[in-house]
Amino acid sequence: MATQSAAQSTLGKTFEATQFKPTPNNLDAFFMPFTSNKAFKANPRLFVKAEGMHYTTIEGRKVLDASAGLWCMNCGHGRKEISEAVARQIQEMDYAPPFNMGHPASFELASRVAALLPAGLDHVFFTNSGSESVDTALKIALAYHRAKGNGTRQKLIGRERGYHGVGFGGISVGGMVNNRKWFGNSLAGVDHLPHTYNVKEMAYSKGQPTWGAHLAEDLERLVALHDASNIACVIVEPVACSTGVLVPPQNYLQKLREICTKHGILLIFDEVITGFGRLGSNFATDYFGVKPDLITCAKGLTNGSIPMGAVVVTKEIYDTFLDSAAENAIELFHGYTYSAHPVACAAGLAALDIYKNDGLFDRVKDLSPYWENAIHSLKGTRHVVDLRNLGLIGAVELEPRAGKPGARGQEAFIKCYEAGVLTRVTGDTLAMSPPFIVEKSQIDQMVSTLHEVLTKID
Ligand code: PXG
Repeated sequence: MATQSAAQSTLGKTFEATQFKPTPNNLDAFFMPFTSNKAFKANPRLFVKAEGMHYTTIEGRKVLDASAGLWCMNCGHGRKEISEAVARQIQEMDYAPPFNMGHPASFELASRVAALLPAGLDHVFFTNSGSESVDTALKIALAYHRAKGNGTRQKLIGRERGYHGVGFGGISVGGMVNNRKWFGNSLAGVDHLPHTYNVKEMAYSKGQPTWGAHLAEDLERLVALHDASNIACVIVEPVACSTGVLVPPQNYLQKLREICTKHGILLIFDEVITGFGRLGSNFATDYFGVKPDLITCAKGLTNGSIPMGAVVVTKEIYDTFLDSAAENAIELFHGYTYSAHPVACAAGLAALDIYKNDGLFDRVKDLSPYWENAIHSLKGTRHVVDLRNLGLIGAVELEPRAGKPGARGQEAFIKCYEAGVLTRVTGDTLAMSPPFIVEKSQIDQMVSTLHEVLTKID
């Protein structure tokens, strides 16, 4: 008890980073997401400040952010343009109901997001996260077919090793066993394409692997099995990031698009990570030259500063909803208290201004070759079995320790953090996705830190 009240009184003050001593008592209440609570609370890692490319830890140590937070801080940290826009908005109008009422920034942001996308992908529904965007997109796909008189189209097709957030829709179409096995049967009527990774065929590919386009043809097998008249949509990440950066084989996405079109199946690109410049283009749809029917996004929309997501749909989908509803009736029975929250919209508009004014997507494009070489310079480093990259995304795959999958990856992640570089770990893969303001010297630091750590650990 004594420690708890000491901690509380410390928290009441504006504390110097070094004065605050974390104890089991004051770390206990927070049930942490996707974290070993036990391991973290025994050895906490707390950030207290973020500026540009760096976090500052509670001990006052600087850590280079090689993961853009969790793939979201594309413009870097501490952008005054965003914090000032947020402060202005919350003072001017803190909230407005999005059902039956509106506010100007939501319409402006929707137009600005649509303007970043290819013609025809031009109507934007706002959510508060990537998970909500995914569940929203799946619901729109189902309701769209029903509105068209094709209500039997109810099956949702995802992909093995896909990550689509943590809602019941997202985990159902997703393909990560730990995210699914604890939670019952999830949604019925879901099937999966095979994932696109094959280490024998693809190891050390620079950018897109040349092998694997044929894997898209598995969709024909699912059509033969279920019949197209029962399939609503296919959802994939253009680059599957969370399961270790699986870059799509050349022509794979084109093939998927062709098969979806042939059978009247909606194609959803989950661009929660690839949206807003990560590949050096506005969205992955531009990068790959493949146009889906719906796009989900979040993260970079507000530079991670205020939670917000969005689903972009084609004019055809939007018009179908509007044309099929009775006069003055609600067209889509879906929405959130915080859809198009004014403060999030202000953050979004400010982030889009930064992307444009600072030419950040072009910067990604210009840096990509340097990034690719830097990542692949790790070839031959101890424990490394594969290296993958696209845009400003990189992955270093390690050989797992015998009988202990994930242990080497986790140790490498912690050692990198202790050596001043924040990466992201999934299993035995370390992923990096720095803010777009990253300097070449900082890319060098990321790679040399990884090299040093991998050379030292078992
Ligand atoms: N779809 C995709 C493609 C994602 O990457 C989500 C949906 C869910 O978004 P929210 O905002 O509900 O978390 C994501 C999120 C990681 C990591 O390190 C990736 C995500 C989130 C946290 C960690 O791989 N992606």
